[in-house]
Amino acid sequence: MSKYFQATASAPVNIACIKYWGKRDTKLILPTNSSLSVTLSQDHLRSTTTSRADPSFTEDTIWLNGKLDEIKPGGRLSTCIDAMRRAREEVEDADPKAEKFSQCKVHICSYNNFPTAAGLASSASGFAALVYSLAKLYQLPASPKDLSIIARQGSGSACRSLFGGFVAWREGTAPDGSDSFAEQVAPEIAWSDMHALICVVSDDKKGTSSTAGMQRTVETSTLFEQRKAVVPGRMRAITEAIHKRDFDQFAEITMKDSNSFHAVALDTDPPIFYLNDVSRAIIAIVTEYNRVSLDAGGKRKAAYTFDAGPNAVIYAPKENIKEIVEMIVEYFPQESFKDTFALFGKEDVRG
Ligand code: 2P0
Repeated sequence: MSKYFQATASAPVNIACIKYWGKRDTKLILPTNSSLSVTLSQDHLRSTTTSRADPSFTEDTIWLNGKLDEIKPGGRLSTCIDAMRRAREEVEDADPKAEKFSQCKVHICSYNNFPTAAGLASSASGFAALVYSLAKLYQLPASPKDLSIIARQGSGSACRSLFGGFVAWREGTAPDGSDSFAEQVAPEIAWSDMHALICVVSDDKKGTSSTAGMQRTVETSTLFEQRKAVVPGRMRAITEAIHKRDFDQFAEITMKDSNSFHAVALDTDPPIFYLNDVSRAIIAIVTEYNRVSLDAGGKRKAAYTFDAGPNAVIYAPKENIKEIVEMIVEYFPQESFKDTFALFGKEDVRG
C-alpha cells in the first residue's frame, strides 16, 4: 500500500446578526456589505471533513453525507482545493526536506450532523471544515484569516466559521479580494451569558438558494441601496454592543437587520419569501415579550433572526432561555417544530 496523508477537521455553523446578502464580485465572492455573526459552539450543527492524499488516487473526489458529489472544473470546490494545493506546493518548493505529495489527488468526505441546505448554513460550516481539513492535511502555516479568504471563495458565509465567538467579515475594497476576510470581534467567553436557541420550523430544502436569490436582489431591488447605506452604522453599533455586553442594543440591531434583509428579499423581482406563518408568529411572540419588559421600564430580553429559510434563531441571555422555550411550547403545538436547541454557551439550558 502506498503512503498516504490524511487529516480531519470540523467547523460549526454561524448565524449572522448583520446579514450578508449580495455580491459585488460573484467569482471571487466579494460582498456588497460587511456582516457579523455568532459561531455556534455546541456539537449539534457541525460539518466534519476528512481529506486524504494518496499517490494511488486518480482524481479529486468528494462525498457529501455519503453521496458522491461532482467537483466541477473552475467551480467553488475546485477553487478551494486548487488554492490549498498551490499553498502546499509553495511549502514543498521552499523546504527541500518537506514530503512531496501536493500533486497527489485527494479524496474528501464531509458529513453534516444536521439537514443540508435548510437555511441552517450548511455551506458555511461545510466549506470552513473543507478548507481547514486541507490546511491540516498539507500542514500549511496559514492563519485563520488566510484560510478565511480561501473559504470565502467556496461560500461567502464560510469565511466566518473559521473563527469562534463573534466574527466580522470585512467587505474590503481590493479588487482581488485580499482584504475581504473574517476576523474575531470578541471570543465567546467575552460574553458567556449570550445563548442562541434554534427553532427548526422546517428542515425542507429551501425554495430559492441564497446564491441565486441575493444576486436577483442586487439586480432588481430598489430598497437594496438603502440597506447598503445603513449596514456600516449597524456594524459599528453592534460591535460596540458586543464589547459592552449591552444585550438591549445587540437585540435591537439584530432584529432590525433581519427584518431589513427579509424586506429586500420581498422587494426582489420576482419576490423571495423565506419566512412562513410560524416564523412570523415567533416574531410576534418575541416582540410582545420585549414590549412587556420595555413597558415596565426594562430592556429587551430576546432577539430573533432569520436566514434564507423559515427557521428562527433566538438570541437571549441565559436566564431568559427557559422562559422563552416555555412560551414557544405554550403557543405552538409541538408538531410546528422539528426540534429546538440551545447552542451557544457551554450548557444546555432548555430546562
Ligand atoms: C448570512 N446568508 O450572512 C446570510 C443571511 C443567508 C441570509 O450568507 O453564494 O450560502 O455561497 O456566498 O454564503 C447565505 O449565503 O452564499 C448567507 P454564497 P451563502 O449568513
